[in-house]
Amino acid sequence: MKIGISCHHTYGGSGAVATELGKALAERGHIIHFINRSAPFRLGGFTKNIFYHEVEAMHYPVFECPFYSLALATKIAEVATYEKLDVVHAHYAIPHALSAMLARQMLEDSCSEAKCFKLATTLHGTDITVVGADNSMHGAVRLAINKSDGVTTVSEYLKRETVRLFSPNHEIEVIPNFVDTELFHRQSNSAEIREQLGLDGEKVCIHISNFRPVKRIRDVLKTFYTVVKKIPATLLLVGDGPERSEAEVWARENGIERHVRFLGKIDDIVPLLSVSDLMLMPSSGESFGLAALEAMACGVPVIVTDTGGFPEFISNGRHGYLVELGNVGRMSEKALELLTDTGRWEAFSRNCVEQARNYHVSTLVERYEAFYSSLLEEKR
Ligand code: GMT
Repeated sequence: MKIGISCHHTYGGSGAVATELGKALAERGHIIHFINRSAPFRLGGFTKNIFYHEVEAMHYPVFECPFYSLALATKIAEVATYEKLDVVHAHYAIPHALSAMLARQMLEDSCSEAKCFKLATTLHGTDITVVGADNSMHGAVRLAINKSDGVTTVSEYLKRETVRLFSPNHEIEVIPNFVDTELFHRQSNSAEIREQLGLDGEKVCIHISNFRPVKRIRDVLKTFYTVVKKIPATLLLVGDGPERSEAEVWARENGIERHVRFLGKIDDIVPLLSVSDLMLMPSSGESFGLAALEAMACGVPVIVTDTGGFPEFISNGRHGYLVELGNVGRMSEKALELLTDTGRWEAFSRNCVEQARNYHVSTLVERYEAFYSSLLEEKR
């Protein structure tokens, strides 16, 4: 198949999923065209069967800001025509699904319904729960969903939220997120990595996110505060975003700055996960929580909130702990329990690796292939 993919290129789960999916599809012989504002952060160098088209929005003094969504629609229409795309897969409703829908309208005159690309949309999370829930965007997101030929969500939770908020006019398929366990596994050179990071024998907690309010960085720090008061430990904070400065101030004001490493945006997180003992992800609502699955693949147990999509792939007392939102006391208690009980940690770590294999990219990429085929079937 010839598949166009449009996604957010910035650090974040939806861009990671879209890019890894494109790479996996390309490996299976499909021709993939990424149509984006910038190359997605996990794309890497040249890969067979993958092409990248950059969208440049016109800067014109009359416009207060460039109309990226329109430029994207125009580019999708152009690529779809020249490359004869079968499917355009939009990741995140806004603007990708909406722009792809517009691209199809642009092509209405030149291609018959039978020839035009099918629009597949994957909803990832805040496109529904935050952006879509906002009155200013609700109608646009609903249109994007209803005008797609097929819609998937990354969890049952997100499907329920989508149905609740939008009552879509067609079925939604759940295709959960995935991980490439050949890439995401615990590296054996942990001593070397620990040395590079200046770690001694202490326990290592990790949090990876885009530091937005939904991630509740303050809960990460508060949980870690109790941990480090009891046992030697370091907290690795990976990523960047609006809440980072405040988090740095909090760590200093509470005297734990020596134990907290703000590492910023890092592309290859496997070495960091390979020296980690515990991931903390106390989000207020995660449609899936890809970072937790990637941590599990590297044998890192997780402490997460019992909200959103987490309970769909994380079992309490098996892969880590599911704790009620905001209960930092319980999170610290469970973190200490796990970090100080080697036998339990090892069992959890093994369970995590095993569970991650159930979400292997090869299985889920087949689900996407079947999904595209079903859309293409419809037009025959
Ligand atoms: O919706 C977002 O916050 C953006 C998106 C992203 O690009 O990081 O994250 C969502 O998509 C990921 C991939 O499907 C999921 O793993 C995240 O749970 C989800 N984020 C939220 O629901 C907050």
